[in-house]
Amino acid sequence: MIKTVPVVENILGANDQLAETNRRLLDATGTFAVNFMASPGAGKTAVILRTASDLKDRYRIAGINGDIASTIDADQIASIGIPAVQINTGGACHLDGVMLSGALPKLDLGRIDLLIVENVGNLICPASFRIGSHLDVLIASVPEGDDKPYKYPNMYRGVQAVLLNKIDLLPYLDFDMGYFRKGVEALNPGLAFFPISAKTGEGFDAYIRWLTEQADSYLK
Ligand SMILES: Nc1nc2c(ncn2[C@@H]2O[C@H](COP(=O)(O)OP(=O)(O)O)[C@@H](O)[C@H]2O)c(=O)[nH]1
Ligand SMILES: [Mg+2]
Ligand SMILES: [Zn+2]
Repeated sequence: MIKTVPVVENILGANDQLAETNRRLLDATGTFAVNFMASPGAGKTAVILRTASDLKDRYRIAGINGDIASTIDADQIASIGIPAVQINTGGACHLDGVMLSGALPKLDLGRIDLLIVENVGNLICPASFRIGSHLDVLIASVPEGDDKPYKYPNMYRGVQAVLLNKIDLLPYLDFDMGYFRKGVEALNPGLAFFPISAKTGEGFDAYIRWLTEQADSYLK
């Protein structure tokens, strides 16, 4: 008889428990947490900076940034007056429940309404590791190409919205919007979808309205 060792299931099960603990802590302090996931360079930090600037008079905001190394992203968030914690994963290619549970106590959560988490740049495993966020958002970007929903389906299945960033570059690249949307729709029918440019601000009105609705219905 062959014995199987369910390693992956056990790791994910333990992670889910920690994610649940994180969620309870956030709920106890009334902090709405949004987890932004994307490939490296899709514009997570740029989108977060503009989001935080647009919303900083409405909510008390903090940021948590995940990267393998450096404090470049947290420094940028802090530079606009938002408290930020950098998680250095030291090699791990995603954030998980343990890492977030280590970062949360570094923030004064009782004074934070909106917590914006930037996951590690990766289109594969962040989808498998819940961290306890209330909202999970995928940022795709025009230069990555229109076929990514077909190639990285798991990332598109578990999220509540897709932002398509860098639409200012559409005139210069062959990006078939219909093909991209069809791929997303097949994986996650009816998913909220916002074409945006963090550079020009185009499309931010609709996306920010949606995000505000989500946060307000939680915070009310
Ligand atoms: N043209 C254009 N460039 C962008 C946009 N958003 C981000 N970028 C650029 O893309 C690069 C990566 O952005 P960054 O926010 O660091 O991506 P991250 O690695 O996902 O956090 C930087 O050079 C940004 O200036 C956009 O909407 N349009
Ligand atoms: Mg970044
Ligand atoms: Zn990973």
